Amino acid sequence: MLIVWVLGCTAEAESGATESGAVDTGSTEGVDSTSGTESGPADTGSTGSTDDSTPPEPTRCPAGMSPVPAVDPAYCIHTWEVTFSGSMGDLDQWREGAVATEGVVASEQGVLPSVGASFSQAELACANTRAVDADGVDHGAMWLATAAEWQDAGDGVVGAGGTVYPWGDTWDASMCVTTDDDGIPVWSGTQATGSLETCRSSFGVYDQIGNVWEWVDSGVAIDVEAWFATWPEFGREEGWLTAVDSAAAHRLAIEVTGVAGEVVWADGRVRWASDLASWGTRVDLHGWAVSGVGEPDVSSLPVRAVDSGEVDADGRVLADLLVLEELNGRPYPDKRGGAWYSGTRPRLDTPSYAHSWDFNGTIGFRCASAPFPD
Ligand SMILES: [Ca+2]
Repeated sequence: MLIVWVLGCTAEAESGATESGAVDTGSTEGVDSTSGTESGPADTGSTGSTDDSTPPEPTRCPAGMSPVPAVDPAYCIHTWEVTFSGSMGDLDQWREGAVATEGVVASEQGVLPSVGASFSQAELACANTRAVDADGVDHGAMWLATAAEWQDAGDGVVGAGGTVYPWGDTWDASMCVTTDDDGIPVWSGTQATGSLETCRSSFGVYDQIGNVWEWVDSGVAIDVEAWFATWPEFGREEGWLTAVDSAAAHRLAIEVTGVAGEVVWADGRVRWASDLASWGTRVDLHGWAVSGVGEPDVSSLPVRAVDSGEVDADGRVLADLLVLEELNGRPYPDKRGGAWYSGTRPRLDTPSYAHSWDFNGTIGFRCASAPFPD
């Protein structure tokens, strides 16, 4: 009886998504009782075998995760954008003395994914979540999926190669919960996980393109010394970012999401004149020092813009820039895949480094795990 029930549930969830685009129950009971047994074995191994004479192999992945590749997996990854529960603590989990994230994650079809976790909270929430098998044996902690793991789960090939989108190489705005071809929203909001069967990779992973953006670990470590080696015209004085002269200062840009500003030279120091009116209060802001005008990338310097208490002639807050050397070795945050409201024709292989590690917008994530022993 137990086996029949499990297989029936699997078939119900999948057939509901296929037919309606939204997870629904109740209308497929008759289908379940006849088709569940047949489709079950192929589902549990996640691929391949449809030979009824072959018994299903025990899954190598925790509940809510898909094996990548499907046979002899190198890793497991959450099948759907996750939901998290529990206290998530401070947005900046890397800051000394931060209130720690105690939240854990789950992944299931037919629920609204969680958003609003910062990159560093997402890292901790994954690390707090254990890979437990069907017998209750704990096989260790999960981790935030790396860019390589995330991309391979979507493109269908472990390592180099694979498709541009989960469904193939040609953009089609109807496949996932995305904007239209020109980046204009067409959905009214975030959709339940797995609501479009077409938005599924060959490894069985849903919604990597569209619905909500997803944090991934870029796999590239922040290296403060390398930044200063590349830009010798800048230095540090008691931790504050300095420059040899005013001309050097103006080669920098400071990128903090949602805050406009410009780098200025004042009192022999690099400062950031920012318009904080929209924030309502003066706070220490995390961001990146970018060499030249441009977007943050994996060679940007992590800084904290600290209100100096001074205001320039235009009424802008003058912030000093604290170099965050303690972030050495931490990964650059990367977000992928676009969302229902933004991203124009998002590809699996296109990173975005725009946000700092403590930014919490409408971004979700998924975790990875080692497969259970064979
Ligand atoms: Ca997504």
